[in-house]
Amino acid sequence: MLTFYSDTHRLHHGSELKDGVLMPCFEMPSRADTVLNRVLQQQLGEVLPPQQFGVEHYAGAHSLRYLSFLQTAWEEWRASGRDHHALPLVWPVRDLRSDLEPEFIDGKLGFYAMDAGVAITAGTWQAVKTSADLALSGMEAIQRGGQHAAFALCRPPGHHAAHEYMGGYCYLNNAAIAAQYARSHGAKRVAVLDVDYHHGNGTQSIFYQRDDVLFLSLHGDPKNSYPYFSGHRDELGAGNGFGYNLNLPLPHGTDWQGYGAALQKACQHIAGYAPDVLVVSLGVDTFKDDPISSFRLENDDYLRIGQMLARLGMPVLFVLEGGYMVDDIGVNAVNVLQGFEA
Ligand code: SP5
Ligand code: ZN
Repeated sequence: MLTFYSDTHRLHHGSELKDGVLMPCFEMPSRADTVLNRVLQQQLGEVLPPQQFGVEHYAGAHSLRYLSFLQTAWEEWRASGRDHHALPLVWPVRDLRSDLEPEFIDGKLGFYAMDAGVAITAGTWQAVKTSADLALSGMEAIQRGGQHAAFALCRPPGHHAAHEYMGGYCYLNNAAIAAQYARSHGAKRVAVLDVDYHHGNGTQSIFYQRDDVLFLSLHGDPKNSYPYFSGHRDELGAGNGFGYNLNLPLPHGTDWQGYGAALQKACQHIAGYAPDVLVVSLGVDTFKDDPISSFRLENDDYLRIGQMLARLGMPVLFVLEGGYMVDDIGVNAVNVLQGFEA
C-alpha cells in the first residue's frame, strides 16, 4: 500500500488546557514519526510526498472566509502584539450573534472554533495545508493511479473541523476534502467511515444534508465523551441527506466484543450503499492505553478492523486521525493496513 507523508507536520505543535493547566497538545509531532517508522519497519510499501493542491480543492468542505482566516490568523495575532500560540477564548453560543464575523483576531478565533484545542502557531497553516494535500494525493492515487488502497499519514488530524470551524486538534477536514475530491473526479457515491474514538462531528456536519456522501461513525457516547454536543444515535441526516448519517455511540470500556459488532453493522450499511470509494477516518485512540479515551481495544484488534474492511471489496483511502498513546499508535494504525492487505 502506498503511504503519503511529509515532514511539514513538524511545523505545528499546539498548546491545550489539560485539567486547567496550559500544556503542549497530546496531538504532537512524535505521533507521525511513530507511525512512519512502523510503515518503514513493516515494509508496507512506498512512501511518497504529497502533491501540492490549491486552496480551491478545500472549498467543497470549507468556506472561503474560513480558509482565509486560517491563512492569516497567525499574522493578525502577531500584528496585535502577541507571540505565544493563539487560542480561542470566547464563543458565539446559543443566543449570541453568530451571523457576523468579528474584525479583531480574538473575536475571529472564537467565531471559527468549537473549542480551545486548536492553537494557531507560526507553522499551523503550512502544516494543515500539507496534511490536506496528503489526503488529496491518496485519493488521486486511487482514482487516477489505479491503487486499490492508500494511506494518508495526516497530521494534524481533521475530523472535528467543519465547514466553518476548527476544533479538537483539527483545522482542515482531510477526510471530507478527499471525499469531496472523489465526488468531483468521477465517484458517484462516497462513504466515510470514522473509527476514531471521538465522534467525527466535522465530517458529519459537512455532509449532513447530502445523500452522495454517506457518513458513519463509531465513537465514545457523547453523553460522557468529547465532543459532547454531537454523535448521538438520532442524528440521521437532514433534507436529501436524511438516512445517510449513521452514528454508533458506544459505552466507556467497550472492547472488541462490542466494537466488532458495531463495526459489522457499519460494514453492512456501507455494503448496501455500494460507494465507489470508502474513506476511513483512522483514529487509533480506541486503544486500551490511550491517555484521553476509554475504549479497550488491543493491538491485535486493529488487524481485525483491517480484515473486516477488506471484505467490503472496495477501494479504501485511510486517513490518519487521532491516537495519543504514542508508543502504540504505529503498531495499531499499521495493523489496520496490514489486516486490510492480508
Ligand atoms: C482528532 C482527535 O482525536 N481529537 C480529540 C480531541 C479531544 N480533545 C479533548 C480531550 C478531553 C479529554 N478529556 C479526557 C478525560 C479522560 N479522563
Ligand atoms: Zn480522537
